Amino acid sequence: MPNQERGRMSTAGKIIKCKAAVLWDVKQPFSIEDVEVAPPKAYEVRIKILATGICRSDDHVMSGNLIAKFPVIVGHEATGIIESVGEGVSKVKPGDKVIPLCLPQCGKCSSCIHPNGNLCVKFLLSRKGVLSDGTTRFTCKGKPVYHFINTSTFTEYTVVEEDSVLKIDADAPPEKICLIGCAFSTGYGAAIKTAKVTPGSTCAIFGLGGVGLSIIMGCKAAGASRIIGVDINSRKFEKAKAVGATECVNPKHHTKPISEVLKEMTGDSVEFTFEAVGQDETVIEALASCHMSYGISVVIGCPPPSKMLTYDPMLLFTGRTWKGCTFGGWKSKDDLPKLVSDFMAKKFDLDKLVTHVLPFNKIKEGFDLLHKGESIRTVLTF
Ligand code: CND
Ligand code: ZN
Ligand code: ZN
Repeated sequence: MPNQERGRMSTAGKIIKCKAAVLWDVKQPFSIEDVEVAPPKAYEVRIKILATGICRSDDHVMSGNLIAKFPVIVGHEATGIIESVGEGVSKVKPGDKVIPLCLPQCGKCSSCIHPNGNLCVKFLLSRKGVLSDGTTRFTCKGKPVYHFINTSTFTEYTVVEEDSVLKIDADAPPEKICLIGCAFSTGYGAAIKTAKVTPGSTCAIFGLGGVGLSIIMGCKAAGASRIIGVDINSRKFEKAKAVGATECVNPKHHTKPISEVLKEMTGDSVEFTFEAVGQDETVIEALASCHMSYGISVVIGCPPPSKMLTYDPMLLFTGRTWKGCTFGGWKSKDDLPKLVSDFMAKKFDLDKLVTHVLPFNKIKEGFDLLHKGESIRTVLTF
């Protein structure tokens, strides 16, 4: 029996003790802890994480902008290897390389059944921080530690449901393909699938992080001729241009609202706008920035909790379309295999999105880079 096979069998069915980055409470730093990861129950799989990206949504949990149950293990953009599987699991087996899916596809709920739906009911259930049976597989210092959006990847091992895992090619590079688990799919899908950007169109993208740059890649692939990046951090412009932005604007360098600036720059012809920041003001500015009659504006940034927006309904009355999407609008299990195979066939590359690769124990450094606005994506490796 090969060593690798024997190693897997030696842990199957047993509790695994490993390192994980635990958030004990809101606004507290990550604490690298020894945690216990229980074996997968029926229709669940246990995954050894190989690489995981740092997304702003993880930071939103830490800052309290995204509600989660504490203590929690966040992280949702990863590549891993199946270590063991629970009873009834048929689609993956130990040794398979996988991407955990923050957006599951149960195949049975109203969103999964409808051709245009993608927000599976299992995603909403995951807000409670537990798996389908109502319990968690993580324990630390004798206390349960909660799951985060069906993934929890800032740990050496995690447990997810079979509906929340996608098998990928064995030779896919873990520290790149993990971005298909969030940033790339979210942004690229917002442009291609949700907005349905058209050839020759003009697009504006608010927020040039990993998600915003992936939107730019989608706009470019769809044949947009002008792609305008908008960010208050001008250091993001070079990266945005490297993936396809034709020009960039810093709202801090203008006294007028950015919607006015964009109108002047384009002769009032921005067809598609995207909000990839997660702030009220930019959501409204992005809406106002698209053409009053035929413009389409897509909300992708994660809005602050329990906040209501005030906007002039005339913005919509004139004909604009206002949309939002999670995970780009893709049905995760149906649509991601094509993104994976296109990546493997080198139809797009993810190199420019990954600005930093750090060992897992430097997770705090990774978040510092995000806070300082220096990184696009930092990928942690194990
Ligand atoms: P990241 O923080 O890397 O990028 C956000 C960018 O916005 C940064 O470059 C900021 O400088 C910029 N910014 C901040 N304020 C402004 C402003 N007023 N005007 C213009 N630009 C500004 O974040 P990310 O790319 O990882 O994620 C972006 C958002 O998308 C964030 O809110 C995240 O939670 C959300 C998201 C949504 C989904 C989904 O499925 N809809 C999936 N993942 C992430
Ligand atoms: Zn479903
Ligand atoms: Zn994310």
